[in-house]
Amino acid sequence: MQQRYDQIKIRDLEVFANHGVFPEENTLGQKFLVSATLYTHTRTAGLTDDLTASIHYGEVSAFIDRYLREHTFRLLERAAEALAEELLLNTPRLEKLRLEIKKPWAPVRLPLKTVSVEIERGWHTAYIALGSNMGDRENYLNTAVRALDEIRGCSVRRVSHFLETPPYGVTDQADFLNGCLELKTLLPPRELLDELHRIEQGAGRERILRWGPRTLDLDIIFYDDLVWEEDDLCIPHVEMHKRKFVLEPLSEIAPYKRHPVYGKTVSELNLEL
Ligand code: A4P
Ligand code: MG
Repeated sequence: MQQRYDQIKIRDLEVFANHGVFPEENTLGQKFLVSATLYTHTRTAGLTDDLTASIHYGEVSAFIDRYLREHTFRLLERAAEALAEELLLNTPRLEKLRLEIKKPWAPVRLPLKTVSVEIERGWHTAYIALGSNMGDRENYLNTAVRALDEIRGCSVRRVSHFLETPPYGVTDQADFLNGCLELKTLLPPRELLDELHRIEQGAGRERILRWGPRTLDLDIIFYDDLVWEEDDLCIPHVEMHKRKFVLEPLSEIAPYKRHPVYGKTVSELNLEL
């Protein structure tokens, strides 16, 4: 069973700001109403009565007010996206956020109570497999770990040891150095994949032969408990349960992580192989 989050709610915080598609809106300004549900764990604060163990809703309200007044966006979508990201990056213990921005005076020349945009954003946990069998393999892997950690909204939590493995699939090539890492990320799966491809390209990766030699290969193994199947992106990685070079390092950092389709833990899958 997954532990459920507790919620701290801010409802209809009034902010006078300048967001809108019309130039008049950007100069005259208007009223916005912001509601936020902050998903966190309040148990410790609930037992100790200690504010530092929770999220200070006064500080979050002040942050929202300041951020929306100091920036100008055309779209409510953009205002909500940018504000949600800032809140998640800057608020310790905030795991997930539901944010609604209402515009009661939207200039549509029709009577309406409010228009609004509501989004839900949060931190996710992804496991990434790293591999290299050309050039300075260790340097390629270490550079990839650093590059992932430097992406805005990504932070590398754990890195396995790197281990030397014989080539799988196309066996007529040099040995690999393989590892796995745990990533905390705000990026949705496809944006994460784009970042992996960018880092692979930065390492001079050329796609000549499937399963062929490479300076750097980065694969998404798990993304939370997501099951996703499209032509160019499958999560969990379709071959991971057959690969010692993935399961061995992964069982070092996530032995009890359960495969969302096969229902077995990483360490069970590793032992069975
Ligand atoms: N793709 C789909 N799902 C994913 C995912 N979960 N994560 C797509 C990452 N990419 C995913 O990959 C082809 C396409 O798969 C990507 O463009 C992406 O859209 P690629 O990296 O261009 O080509 P590839 O790596 O040659 O093919 P593939 O099937 O990804 O190979 P693998 O699975 O990466 O295997 N032996 C050892 N010992 N160690 C290794 O690391 N690696 C491989 C390559 C073969 N043998 C090995 C090792
Ligand atoms: Mg690959």
